[in-house]
Amino acid sequence: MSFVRILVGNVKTFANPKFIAVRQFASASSSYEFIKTAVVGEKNNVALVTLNRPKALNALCNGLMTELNQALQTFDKDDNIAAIVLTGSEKAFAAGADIKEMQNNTYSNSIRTNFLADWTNVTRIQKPIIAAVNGYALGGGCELAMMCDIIYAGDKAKFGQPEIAIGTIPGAGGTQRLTRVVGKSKAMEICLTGNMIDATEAEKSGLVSKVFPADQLVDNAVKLGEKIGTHSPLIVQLCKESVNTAYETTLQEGLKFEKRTFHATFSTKDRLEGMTAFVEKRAPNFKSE
Ligand code: DAK
Repeated sequence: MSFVRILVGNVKTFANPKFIAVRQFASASSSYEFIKTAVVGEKNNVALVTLNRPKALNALCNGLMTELNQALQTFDKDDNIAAIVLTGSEKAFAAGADIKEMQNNTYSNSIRTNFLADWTNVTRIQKPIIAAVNGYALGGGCELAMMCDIIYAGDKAKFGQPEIAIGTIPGAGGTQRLTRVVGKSKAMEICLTGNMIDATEAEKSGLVSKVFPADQLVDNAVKLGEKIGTHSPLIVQLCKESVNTAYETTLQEGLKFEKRTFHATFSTKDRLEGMTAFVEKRAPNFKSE
């Protein structure tokens, strides 16, 4: 059924409203200049953040990154939110960091200001973030998608690290996260040529977990967020942390961390509830305790 339910605030246009139940617009969200935010899904428990700088193909200027970090942190603290979907437009998820802002930057200024350091904040969000990528995800756009936990792509999506063509190299994970995901040969090819790969190739190489027709992408990303939202938020958080550990340590250390985290779930009420519900053949009622 197609419906839009508004409980608080004004609707701004975003994505395809087919599936969407809108719970609220935080007062801060209405003052955002470069992004739009909404709370969507049948249970109003998925945050939808839409990059909204269409004339610049969502180039990730400082203002946009500040707003994005603010919105992500706000949703991360909101107990009603189970997952966050991050998307752009059909033409561009994001065409990279803002080249016009970077053009006259200098080395000394980069050092002094720790240039673009706040990008890493995205990786400190504890809730799952699903990138729903339509169109271009280039340079910092591709890197931003890779900072998310799951990437879904529209069938016209294009991924690339074209920094080499403008005299620099990727600076937010393009040589590191991409290499861990797609392997050395493909990462080298992407970074050294600046060529783009399409959604099919991105899926084949593991960069993207699923591809959808462009107009169904956001709906499917929200459905994924809703599915994650049926589980204990506490355990989801631990699980995200454990998968991320695989990227940051050795296999032995990672396995140790996973085992200890698994043991730790036995100190939670949600673990007992989950297993009891299974045995009693009923749905679990998780309390995040
Ligand atoms: N920055 C600024 N403006 C951009 C932009 C960008 N990255 N990409 C596109 N635009 C602007 C264009 O300048 C144009 O603006 P006007 O001229 O109309 O004012 C408008 O968007 C439309 O673009 P085009 O006219 O070029 O559109 P086309 O369809 O012809 O081409 C394109 C689309 C995506 C192929 C093309 O725009 C393009 O090649 N864009 C640049 C892609 C790129 O090189 N991206 C990498 C940028 S470097 C770090 C964090 C992040 C980064 C580094 C470090 N740390 C944490 C340390 C990231 C670096 C980068 O991303």
